[in-house]
Amino acid sequence: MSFERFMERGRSMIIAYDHGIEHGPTDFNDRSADPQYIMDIAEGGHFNGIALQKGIAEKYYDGRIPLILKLNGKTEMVKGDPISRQNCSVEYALSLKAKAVGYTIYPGSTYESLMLRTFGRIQEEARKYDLAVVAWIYPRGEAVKDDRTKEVIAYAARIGLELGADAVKIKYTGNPETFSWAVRVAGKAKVFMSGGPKAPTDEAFLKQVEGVLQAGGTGIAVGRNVWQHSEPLKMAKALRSLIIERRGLADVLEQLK
Ligand code: FBP
Repeated sequence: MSFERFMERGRSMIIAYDHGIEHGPTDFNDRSADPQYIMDIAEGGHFNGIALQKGIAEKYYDGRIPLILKLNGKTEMVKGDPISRQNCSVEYALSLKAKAVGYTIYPGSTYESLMLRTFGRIQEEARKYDLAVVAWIYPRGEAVKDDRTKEVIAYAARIGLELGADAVKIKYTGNPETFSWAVRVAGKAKVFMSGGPKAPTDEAFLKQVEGVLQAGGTGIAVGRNVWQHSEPLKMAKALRSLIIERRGLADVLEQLK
């Protein structure tokens, strides 16, 4: 199966850097504004994949890490129920040497049907080229009162399975007990935690990752908690120890000191 390229010993850690469109440069400092800085972290930190928009991939991607090319994106400037429309084709992703395509769906938005329809089409196109399909699934919009409950996150995970995603990137519910239901209903779709804003401490972030793994999740697909870190390679090493090498959290925290 095409997603195997992103897996290592049954787990995976992916670095995301599409924030320049989703949030704008407000997420960056002088170092992280440079896409080359993130490419070097991805390689030096031995990530299993990197998620980029096409403009960054065209100018900076050098093939060192398997690429997930995002096919849609939106800015934060427009308020109201979100819609993220396709801005890149599956064929173009292939020409940029992507090994997977990524697509964000906002279930609960008034516009969800448009995103579901487009996802259906790109999923079928991706299959023709043996490209894996990763779904960012973030329940959002007027109808979604709380986007982190057990049921809402599990719903997000299941939508990915139903639509034919190889992997789903979802928010963490906050504890392994509730997150394990999302993993359960995702079936054979791999479940990745989306990181969120940088956690106050390394321990707080690694505890979330530990919870995802305890729940049976495959790993993480995160950005800010890595490249906003003062020492990203140190954080990457800790993540590798926890996720891929399956070392205990106490051990990993000791190593981080
Ligand atoms: P983080 O780990 O930095 O949260 O990145 C994960 C991600 O899904 C990015 O790929 C994306 O740019 C961002 O979060 C979108 O975040 P949101 O829509 O929740 O503000």
